[in-house]
Amino acid sequence: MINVSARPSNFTFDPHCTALVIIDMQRDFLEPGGFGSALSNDVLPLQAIVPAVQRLLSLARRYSLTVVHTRESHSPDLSDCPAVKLEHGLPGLRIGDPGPMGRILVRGEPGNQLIEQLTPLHSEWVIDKPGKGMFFATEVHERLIGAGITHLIFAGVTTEVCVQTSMREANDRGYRNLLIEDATQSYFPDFKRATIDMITAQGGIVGRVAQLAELEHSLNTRSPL
Ligand code: TIU
Repeated sequence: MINVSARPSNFTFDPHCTALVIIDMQRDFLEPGGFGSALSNDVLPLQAIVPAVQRLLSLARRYSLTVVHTRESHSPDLSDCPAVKLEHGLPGLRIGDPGPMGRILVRGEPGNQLIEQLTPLHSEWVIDKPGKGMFFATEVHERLIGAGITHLIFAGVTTEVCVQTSMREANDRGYRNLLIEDATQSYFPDFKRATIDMITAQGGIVGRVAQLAELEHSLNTRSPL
């Protein structure tokens, strides 16, 4: 077992029963011209976490954790996109509209690809999700159960939207969650801070939070319980 120093209390996990979940590190959110900038956000601050997520991914690969990459995406006919989501954003810059990286947030388009620095290995899972949460309208819960996964380590974007929603969904399904603070980012620094505060308040209401260095230290020294 691995014991990580975390807030509000330590996170203990067996690497065989743990998955790293990297939420939506796709061009749509990190590069200009995608869904993130269509929603009037400055996307460049999100790129600051790429080196940390790369380190985290390398760590997970070294210790043979299951790795799950998610992408927020919709089918080309948009049949999995509810009207309320289609109406979101400025006209001409909505889901399915053409942009510099292809149709915005549509599966298979260049903008929908995970960023090159985080290219998945063939053995890793890539989950396309039409919602903010990773469990809505996907088969990831059944796959995680099948793989014997009980603990999830989260990273990715954005902290208060898809990451937090996925952590809440995971908590309701009985997973034990850890968020890596320096491997997640928001377009709004205050929202990231508030989300970390929400997660760690009330005894860790939907999980725990640690720095990447704390996870690295625990895995590299394999500190005993
Ligand atoms: N807008 C925003 O902050 N996020 C999203 O729309 N999706 C994700 O968080 N992936």
